[in-house]
Amino acid sequence: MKLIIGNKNYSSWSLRAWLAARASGVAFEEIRIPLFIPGSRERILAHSPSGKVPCLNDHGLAVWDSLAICEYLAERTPALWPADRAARAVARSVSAEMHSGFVALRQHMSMNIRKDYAGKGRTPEVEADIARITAIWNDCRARFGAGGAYLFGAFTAADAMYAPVCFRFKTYGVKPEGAAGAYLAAMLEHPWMREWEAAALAETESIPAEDLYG
Ligand SMILES: N[C@@H](CCC(=O)N[C@@H](CS)C(=O)NCC(=O)O)C(=O)O
Repeated sequence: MKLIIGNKNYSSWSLRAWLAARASGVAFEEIRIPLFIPGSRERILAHSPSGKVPCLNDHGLAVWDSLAICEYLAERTPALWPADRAARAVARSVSAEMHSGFVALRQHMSMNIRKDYAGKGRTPEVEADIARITAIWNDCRARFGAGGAYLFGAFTAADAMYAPVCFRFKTYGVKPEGAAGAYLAAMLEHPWMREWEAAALAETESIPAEDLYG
C-alpha cells in the first residue's frame, strides 16, 4: 500500500489517514507531496482523482478522503473502531462531526505544528467550536474511555480524526481542563504523534497563506 500525504506541518487531513494507517498495522509506503508549489497539483492528481491528499493506493485501487480511508482500513482491521456497537456508533458520529464541521476552528486555527500562536484566532465562533470539542472529549472519555487513555479507551479512528485538533490546541495555546485536558496530553505524547511532529519540525517548506499570524 501507498499513502499519499501533504506537508506534515500543515496537512491535517493527511495526519488523520496516516494515523489510521499506523493504527491499522498495515505496511505502507509514504509518498509526501509538498502542497501549493509548482507541480504539486499534477503530482497529486497522478494518485488521487480528487486532486487532494490523503489518498491511499492499495495495489492500484485509489481510496481518497480521510474518512473513506479510515473505513477501508477498518474493513481489514476492525479494531480501528470500538468493538461495542454503541461506542462504535458514537465514534462514527464524532468522527463525522469532525469531518464535516468545526469550520471556524479550521479557518482561524489551521494546523501549523512549527508555530507558537498562543492566544491567536479565538473568535466567538472558534470558542464555540472549542467548547463543543471539549464536550465531545469529556463525554467520550467518561462514557467509553475506561479501557485506556483515548476517546474510546484504545486508540481508534476517532482519535485519528481529532489528532490535528490536538496539534492546533498546542499551537494556539488552548488548554482544556479535566478529562479533555488529560486526553490532549495523552495524544500529544503518543509515539505516532511525536513521530509526525518531529517530521513536521524538520520540514523546510512554508505555505505563507497557512502561516495565519506571521
Ligand atoms: N475531505 C478531504 C479533505 C482533503 C483536503 O482538503 N486536503 C488538502 C490538504 S490537507 C489538499 O489536498 N489540498 C490541496 C489542494 O486543494 O490543492 C479529506 O477528508 O481527505
